[in-house]
Amino acid sequence: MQIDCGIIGLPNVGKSTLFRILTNAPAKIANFPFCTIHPNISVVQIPDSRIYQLMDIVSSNETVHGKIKFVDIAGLIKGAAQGIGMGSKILNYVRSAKVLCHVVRCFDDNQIVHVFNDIDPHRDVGIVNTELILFDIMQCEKSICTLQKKYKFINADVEQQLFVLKKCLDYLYDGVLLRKVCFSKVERTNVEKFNFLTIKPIVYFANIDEKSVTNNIYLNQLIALTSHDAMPLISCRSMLSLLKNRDDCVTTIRKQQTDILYDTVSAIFSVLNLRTFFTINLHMTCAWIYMIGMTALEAANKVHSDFKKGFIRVKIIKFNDFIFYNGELGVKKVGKIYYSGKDYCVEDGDILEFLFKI
Ligand SMILES: Nc1nc2c(ncn2[C@@H]2O[C@H](COP(=O)(O)OP(=O)(O)OP(=O)(O)O)[C@@H](O)[C@H]2O)c(=O)[nH]1
Ligand SMILES: [Mg+2]
Repeated sequence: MQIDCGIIGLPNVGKSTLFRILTNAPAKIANFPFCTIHPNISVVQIPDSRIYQLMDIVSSNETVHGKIKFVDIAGLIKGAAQGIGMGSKILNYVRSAKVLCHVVRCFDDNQIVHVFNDIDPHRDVGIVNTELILFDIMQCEKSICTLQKKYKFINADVEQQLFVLKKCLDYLYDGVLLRKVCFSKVERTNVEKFNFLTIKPIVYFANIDEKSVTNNIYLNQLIALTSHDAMPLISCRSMLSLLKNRDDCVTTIRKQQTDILYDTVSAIFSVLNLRTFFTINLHMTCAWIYMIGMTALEAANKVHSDFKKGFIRVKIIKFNDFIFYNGELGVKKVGKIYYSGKDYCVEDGDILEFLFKI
């Protein structure tokens, strides 16, 4: 499973700088708004040290890590939903992301242009959110119209869709982001069909000044505003200058870079409710990303559809046991191999083997 993550925010706040730090991929960075027009895209491995610990014991020929795709999208401005500043194109990129990383400027620097001349995270976040809301309103109204035109005789299914769309519209008119709205299970299934922007989970990035991490008024504003959202802090500038001086101490820089990627991925896992299970054999050690609540049968299907078709049961070894007892033989000796049926709820770090008939 690959996670698609869109990096959004106002122009010139450090989105491409963050993209470069996270991916090591080239991206143009410059001190003027709309430096990025076409999105920068890069796929990176999800850092998970457990895969190396497993490799130490299993010595597979190959490792397969989870993957995350970062898309650095052009800056959003007021009027984007109406098409200003390539607005609709940008918002379509936002639509294809599963999760959003919203970069917010929290540093003072007279040399770096801000599109509104002063620093105000509250206003900046509000502007971006308003554009996302306006775009959702347009899509919601359009979908209601289409459904009403298409179905002259409205059946129960269409009625449910119309009901949930009207519910969304009421909240959006009130300026509420859809991810803050409580939906029943049925409503959520219906609402997910429309891939709204404001329902996407979000991770805020406070782009801070490295000197004012502890007493940064902008940061406090942002924390108050986004109290329930994950928020890694990053000083893009200091990281970037480190990256430029690669000769300094490559390992230290790499470590800092990996830490930022790690924090980012952890925040994304948290808002998307993701976890990892493993499969191991002599050929391959694989990390599989899944959503909390997944059953053994669903996990089997993820690995190979034949495993689902002929599913008999699943063999489970807990990651910590595998490491502590130095592999499967050790785990077996202490009786810590478990077997379960198709409804077993997979847990983070499970090492799974599917027993199936052909
Ligand atoms: N002082 C300071 N400057 C920064 C920081 N992060 C980025 N910058 C500078 O801000 C300017 C814009 O950075 P970019 O990464 O290009 O910003 P962006 O959001 O991608 O900009 P657009 O693509 O134009 O929307 C560059 O001159 C960066 O060096 C920071 O943490 N501190
Ligand atoms: Mg950029």
